[in-house]
Amino acid sequence: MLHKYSRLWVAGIAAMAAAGSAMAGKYIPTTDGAIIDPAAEWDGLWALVLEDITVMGVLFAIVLAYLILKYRRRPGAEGGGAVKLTTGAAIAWALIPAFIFLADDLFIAVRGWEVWNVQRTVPAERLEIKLESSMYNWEYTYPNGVTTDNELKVPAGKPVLLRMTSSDVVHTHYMPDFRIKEDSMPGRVTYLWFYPQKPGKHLVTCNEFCGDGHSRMSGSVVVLPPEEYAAWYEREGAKLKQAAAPASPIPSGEAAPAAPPAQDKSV
Ligand SMILES: [Cu+2]
Repeated sequence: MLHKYSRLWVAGIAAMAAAGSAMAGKYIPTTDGAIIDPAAEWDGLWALVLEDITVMGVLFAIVLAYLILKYRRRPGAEGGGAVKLTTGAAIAWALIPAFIFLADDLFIAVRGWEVWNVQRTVPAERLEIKLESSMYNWEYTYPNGVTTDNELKVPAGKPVLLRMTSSDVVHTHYMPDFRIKEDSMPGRVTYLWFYPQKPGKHLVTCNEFCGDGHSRMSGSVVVLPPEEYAAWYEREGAKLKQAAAPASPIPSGEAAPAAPPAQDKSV
């Protein structure tokens, strides 16, 4: 029996795949170098899912209401009876709604896959910051060596990549406003990126139960205007350099100690 309809199944699945990918193709992000914000993409996908289930729900409710009315109990026909359907009609009633649902699911899945790829593909032009998480602290290290605890400062208008690890247990760096979270774990480097575009302050919180202080493990992302960020970055970098400088610098006029002779590398 099944083999008789196998061609129908194959045709249905092919049509569903074609419809799903053709519809999803419309949403493929442009690759003209513009940075795509994954947060906006996720919001778009969420809106699409809501629209989608609304249309589907209304459509099926209409069919259901029609059938309920049409086959309601009437005087003289109290017992009811099975409606006679031809084999073709019975199959069509089973398969057409199933294909509509599956094509729609496939469309949403393809769209989700596209957004996922946007989220995992980091723009080349970015700011890289290291993150080491520990119970119950987030420590960020900037390219010039400056570190901050529980406050991630970033400039507006530039994608930020976090390279993350953990010194103890698994934590999850969750930034709800940027629609992103990713685990940080000991012995492994994971990453996430986000695209802060406007100055402002946003929550960072741990999203993996990591111990009894888990609920206190929160901080913030502070997005600064680019000039303000640059000034902070320079100032903190200079402070760090100063702190690292030797306590008693060589007075001017006095010869610096001679460098040790270069080693003979030929042996
Ligand atoms: Cu944690």
